[in-house]
Amino acid sequence: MPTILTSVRAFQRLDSRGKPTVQVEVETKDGKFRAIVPSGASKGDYEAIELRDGGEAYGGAGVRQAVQNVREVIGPALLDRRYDLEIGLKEIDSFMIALDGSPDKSDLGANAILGVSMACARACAAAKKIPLYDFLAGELQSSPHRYIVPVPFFNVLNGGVHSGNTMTFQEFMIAPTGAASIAQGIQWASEVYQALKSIIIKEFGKVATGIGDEGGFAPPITQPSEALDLIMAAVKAAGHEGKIKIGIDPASSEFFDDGYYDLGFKSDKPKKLTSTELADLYRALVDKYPVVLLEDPFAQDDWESWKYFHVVSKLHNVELVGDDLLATNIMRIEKAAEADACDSLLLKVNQIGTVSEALAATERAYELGWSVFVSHRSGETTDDFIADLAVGIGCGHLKAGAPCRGERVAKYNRLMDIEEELQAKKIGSSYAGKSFRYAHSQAKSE
Ligand code: 2PG
Ligand code: MG
Repeated sequence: MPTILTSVRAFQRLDSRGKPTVQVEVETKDGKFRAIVPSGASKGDYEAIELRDGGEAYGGAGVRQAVQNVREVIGPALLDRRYDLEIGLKEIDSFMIALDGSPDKSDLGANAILGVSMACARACAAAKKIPLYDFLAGELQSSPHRYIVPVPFFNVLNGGVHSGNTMTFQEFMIAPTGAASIAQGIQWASEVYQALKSIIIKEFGKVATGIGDEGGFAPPITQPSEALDLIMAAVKAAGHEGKIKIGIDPASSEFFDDGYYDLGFKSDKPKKLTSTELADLYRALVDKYPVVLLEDPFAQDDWESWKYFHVVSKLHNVELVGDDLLATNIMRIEKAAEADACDSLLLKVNQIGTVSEALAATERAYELGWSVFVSHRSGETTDDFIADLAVGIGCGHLKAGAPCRGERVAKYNRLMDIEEELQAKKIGSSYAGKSFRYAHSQAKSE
């Protein structure tokens, strides 16, 4: 007997910024399966479109139309098609893409379509009686040969459009690559986070311990070197020197204007840098601090700078990740591959709008010899889907914010659950650790 959808429901709920988002609940004979959609603040121009209602309610950010599209269009159409969930998700996602018909999902809304796609992925896993991460691994043609638990990159200092301080760069992340397990990595990160809080109190007073959208602190600092010095001091105070690496996401599309990068965009004093000057700044940071990953160092259409800097990043062995540049979109990935602009895909399911397309983007990145870095959004929910996604695709690393705030720790807690589940079942798994970048290709070639 096939497993079919018996109901598809949708609701308007809130995300971690208190803004409306779409929650979907699908039902099969196995039970009810729910998903809640995240939303970005530093959104790229090439992302699929999330529908917002406009008007007065919620300052125009309501998602009633997207909810209605699930209830009245997508849901009834899917129930009609009677897809067998044991066969998988691809047919369902392709059907929704065709039903929408637009190139960027602006007709039904990427937020409507993605909610259904994620909830259906959970229903598919249940139909096959396997965990979600196993199901997602099975949907990927090049699924790894063993389970890899990713290295979490914790965004402990928030800047850019995610905080109210004058820090230009958006994210400063710590990555416990020297840990032996994710449980140990999370413990170390939490210890560094608490040490960082004490240092911030000492330097700036208790008033400076407020946090940004992703749970990291947002003290009154402006220079990237100030942020990195605080982090290095915290790593040392927590006793984890040498075992923790750094990732930076400047989210530079946010401060690129008219050919210049304005490092003063959050203050009233402009500080305009050419792309060459900005590249020099990155080079100095990479030389001085243990930086292993740099995301969106240049704006989404500043191809020449990306191309130039990719040569530099390779020499320094720094992973160069495309977020706004690629928008989890295969067409952008092809363009970047042709230009040799980067070597890593930031994977955000809501940038493209279905789980299957996110998996296809992953597949393409792997074929190109790139790495894949799974990511949350700054507007998140307690949905922990991306934890299973990162294990399923075996990509070796993910970012889900600081070890603080419910919607961030939901992902880290789920990863510890998965690690323990695999241990309990005596299934071989390994924490990606120092090989986080190429964990997938290593596991594949074993
Ligand atoms: C990013 C993300 C997530 P946002 O730029 O990588 O950290 O931010 O969701 O606001 O786009
Ligand atoms: Mg980014």
